[in-house]
Amino acid sequence: MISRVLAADVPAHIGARIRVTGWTHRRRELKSVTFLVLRDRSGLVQVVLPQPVDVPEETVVQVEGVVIASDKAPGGAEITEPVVTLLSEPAQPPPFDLYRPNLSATLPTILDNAPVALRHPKMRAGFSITAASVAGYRAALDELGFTEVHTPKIVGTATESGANVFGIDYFGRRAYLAQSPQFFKQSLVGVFERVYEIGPVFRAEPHDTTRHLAQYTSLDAELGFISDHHDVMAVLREAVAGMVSAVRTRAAEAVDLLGIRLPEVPPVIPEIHFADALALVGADPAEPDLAPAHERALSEWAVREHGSEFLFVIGYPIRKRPFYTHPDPARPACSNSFDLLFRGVELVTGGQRLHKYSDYLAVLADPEPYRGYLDAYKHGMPPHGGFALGLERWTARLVDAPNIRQTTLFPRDLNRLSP
Ligand code: AMO
Repeated sequence: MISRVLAADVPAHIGARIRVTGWTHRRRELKSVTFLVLRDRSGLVQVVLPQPVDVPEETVVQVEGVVIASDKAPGGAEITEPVVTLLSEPAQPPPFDLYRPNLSATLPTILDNAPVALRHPKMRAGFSITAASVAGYRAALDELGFTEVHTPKIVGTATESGANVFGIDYFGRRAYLAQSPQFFKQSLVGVFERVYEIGPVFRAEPHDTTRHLAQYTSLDAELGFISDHHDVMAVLREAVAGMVSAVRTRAAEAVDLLGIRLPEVPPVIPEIHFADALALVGADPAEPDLAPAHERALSEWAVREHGSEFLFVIGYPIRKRPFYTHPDPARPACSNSFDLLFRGVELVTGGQRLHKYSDYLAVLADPEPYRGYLDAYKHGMPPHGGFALGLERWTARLVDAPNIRQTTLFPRDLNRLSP
């Protein structure tokens, strides 16, 4: 059998007899000819058939034929004299036309039909951007001497707060789905000094919002031997720059197709203290956190004032941060923590952590549930800190998707457990 040629490579084979395989993206019957547009992972190629054929859209086919140049065909070439073999026939047509430039269906319809909706070139493009981003994150942190780790997602203790955790039955014992690899990544600083993890985390989010999922992908990192949170912020800057650059190089076609404007990552991302941020947006100075509207206003300010689509907010009140957060030694009511805002939303949370055993005993009312975690600190831990970036939020902001579900393959939320 002649070897398979990808659709995008067909124009390089003019005059040759080749074999392509894929899905019929579109079938157009004219009086004397039928055009089949075939779709594979690389793109589209047109096949010209002398007579009508019964090949509905989304049929999986193999086509052997001769490549000729054609101005009117996508890519400037098409396949003639075809022998079409049906590899798999669809049981029913898709609920929307995949060949139209935009998928015209409501979000619930798209999500209900995700396995087929994801085949739309623009849907797929969004997820190639996600894949390129992950590759860029990995490359940037590998370059900085980080070790990739994989930690348990079934855990005995909640990390972020007890409230939004999913409980499960674990051989008759109470267990939880991990809300974050927080405790593990900190412990592993004691082993590798620098670690990162790319994996699922679970949040029992009772709110139906456009930026919260019950399961999302967390890009975590943790590093030892820092002076304070600014060292962590500098690493995060490199990770984000690596992500943008990988999207530019590895997902260039997707960027083009979606018309994406990639952000510039400034050499030093501007920062603002939480107290100043509240004042800037005219919020009550006693507010413990920033509201979504404040985050949007701060992002706009950063663009105006610093020409940056990224902004660090530092120094959040320590009482609103998790117990492992390190206070600001100069202002103990504030923390050495930060959020990174990007295009109006919180994309990353991070900070410096407590690293002394005695400090943990002082902040934990009942250390018992944390016994396994605290072992690391009994045996010497360096000053350290880290961060976590929400992957689906990142892509949503890059592609300007109003709802995080649009950049999640198979979203899990309050109402959705399938597909
Ligand atoms: P935090 O809980 O702020 O911090 O989460 C970090 C980042 O994860 C994303 N995110 C979400 N994305 C989708 N759906 C959700 N329900 C959701 N919740 C959070 C956001 C957020 O900025 N352990 C700390 C991180 C650290 O300090 O290292 C943590 O998990 O983009």
